[in-house]
Amino acid sequence: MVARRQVGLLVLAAALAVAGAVALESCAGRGGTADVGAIARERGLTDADIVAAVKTYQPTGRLDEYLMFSSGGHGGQVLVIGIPSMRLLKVIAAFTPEPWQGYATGADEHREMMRRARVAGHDITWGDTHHPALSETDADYDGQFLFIGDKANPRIAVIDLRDFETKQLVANPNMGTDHGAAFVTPNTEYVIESSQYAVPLWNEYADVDRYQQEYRGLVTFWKFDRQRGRVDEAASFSIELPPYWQDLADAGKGPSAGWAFINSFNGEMATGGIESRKPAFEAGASQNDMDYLHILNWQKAAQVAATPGRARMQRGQRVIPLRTAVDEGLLFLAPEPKSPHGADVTPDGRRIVVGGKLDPHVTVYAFEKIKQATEQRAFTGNDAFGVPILDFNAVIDGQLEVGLGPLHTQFDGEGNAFTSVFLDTKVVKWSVEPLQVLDEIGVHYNVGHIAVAEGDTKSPDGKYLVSLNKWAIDRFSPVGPLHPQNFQLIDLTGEKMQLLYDMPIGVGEPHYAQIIKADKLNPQLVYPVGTSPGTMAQARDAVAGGQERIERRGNEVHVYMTAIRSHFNPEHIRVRQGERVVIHITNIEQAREATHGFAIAKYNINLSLEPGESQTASFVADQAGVFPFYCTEFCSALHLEMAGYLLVEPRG
Ligand code: K7E
Ligand code: CUA
Repeated sequence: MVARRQVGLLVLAAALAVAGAVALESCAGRGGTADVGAIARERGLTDADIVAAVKTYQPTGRLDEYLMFSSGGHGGQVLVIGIPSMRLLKVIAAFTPEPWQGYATGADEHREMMRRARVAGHDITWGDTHHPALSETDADYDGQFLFIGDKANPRIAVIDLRDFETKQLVANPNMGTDHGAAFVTPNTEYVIESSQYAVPLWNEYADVDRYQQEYRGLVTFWKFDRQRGRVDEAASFSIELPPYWQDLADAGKGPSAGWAFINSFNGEMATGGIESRKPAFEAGASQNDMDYLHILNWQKAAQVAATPGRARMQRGQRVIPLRTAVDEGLLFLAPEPKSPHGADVTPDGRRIVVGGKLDPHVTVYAFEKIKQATEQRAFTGNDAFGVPILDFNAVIDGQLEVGLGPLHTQFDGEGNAFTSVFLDTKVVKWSVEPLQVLDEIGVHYNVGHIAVAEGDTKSPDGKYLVSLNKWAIDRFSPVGPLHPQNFQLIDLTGEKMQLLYDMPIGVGEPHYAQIIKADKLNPQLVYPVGTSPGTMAQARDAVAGGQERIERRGNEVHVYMTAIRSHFNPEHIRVRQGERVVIHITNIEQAREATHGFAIAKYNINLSLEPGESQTASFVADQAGVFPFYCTEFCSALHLEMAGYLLVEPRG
């Protein structure tokens, strides 16, 4: 306490020195003062508050040290937040249309991307994002790509960090929902997606009465083509899993590279209750003391999948059947207590930490012991599907009691782990070797994931931890029955964890986030003129200044248009009712931030054209009339004049 007070006083002294120790009397006279101590007293701030403020405040123009990529939950987007300032820098549209960035609100490219990601014949216009994963090179974030899973539908989005835009949505044809997504292997060879709620795999339909026979879990290894910046669906493969409800996943690294670990709950294979008079899921899926950690050799599985006759094609995807996975030694189970949630591999790749929601311990598995047991075939038996089960006591390093409801674990670079504890609403710091609790801090309120700076790499920075809490309850001014979520920034540099900042999240419920050193990112600030962001290459229909024109081809009217401050060229588009209008529009600016929008009234179209960008929007002019189009970005003093008319002549 004394130490903290002294720090506070030191900071105060420093702040006063910066302010030149001049209490601006003229200011003070009008109600303002530059006397930091007086302001703090007036506002009732403690020394700790002042320290927290000084540790997070970024003067205007100063950039953040880290960027956090956070899931936007069932808002379907990705949030980009600066650390330590906790300023929201960007919302990256992923699964949900986002008009202000022209995402899926008119561009043909997005329409095609969304069309390919249709699920079960439905257009899906939202997503439930859970786990973002930065691309890795040698188990370290490389700042090139970001992947995120959509639990609901189940899909993966691929975001290119050259322009922070979504380039691909990949739908999984063989899952009901996912949850262990997205996680990457140490060189981003594969993006991992594992299922949550089991569904029939080999047949389209089977009643829940046939749960054990027909329902299955699944893990998909999406092959990532780094050169193209796309998932290669044809080169990807899946492994059939037992119908436990698979949960969080992580990829091994270092000594455990080539392996993946997936939690599960509902080892009971409960099928639900209420009208069936069987126990409801919450009870039925919580009866056993142990569930199963799935241990997968993906490196070997990739070879098996490539061997003719080993995988079966199911709905266009190569699936290794469970039987084959067992025979080839691709899949093992280790018991884990009890309804686990997080599975997290330590930075050195030697251990896997599992938090059991209904068990007050974290369980630490030793990969060396797992490997030995699989090689010596030291199994205690098989599950109902023939999958070998390892001896719990033979493969763990130990267990540590951390509190009620441990969920997710992160690491720093000094051998410490941090676990979120849901029911106790706290974060516990502990050392991996020896297993020992070091510190804990209360959070507000329901903590889910936590994220540490560079926390999933082989060399985490530590330094900052963000606690991603659900339901802020009383931390912010009430805004109706639905509370914002609360991101709490916690300082890890001292012996005791210290709360620095509360950030309300007024959109979807965040799940996981990753924090990367800002200087690893190097986004471009303008596109070369005529670039299609989809391919990052010259658009086929890009228009150079002076090449603007309107061409008629049968029933189609092609408009080759440019945008530059502060006009479109052409400003009049004349078509006949029923004609197809294809507008190819290029922002020919090369100045940073010279973005133009392109909205057409009553046709549900809004594009965002960043400097140099070229896009195409096509539609049938089915409504006769006069439709203004205009720029939706306030791009210049004469921005309101950046407009034109679409004239649709009635059919005669
Ligand atoms: Cu714990 Cu989907 Cu990772 Cu939510 S999950 S918190
Ligand atoms: Cu261009 Cu406003």
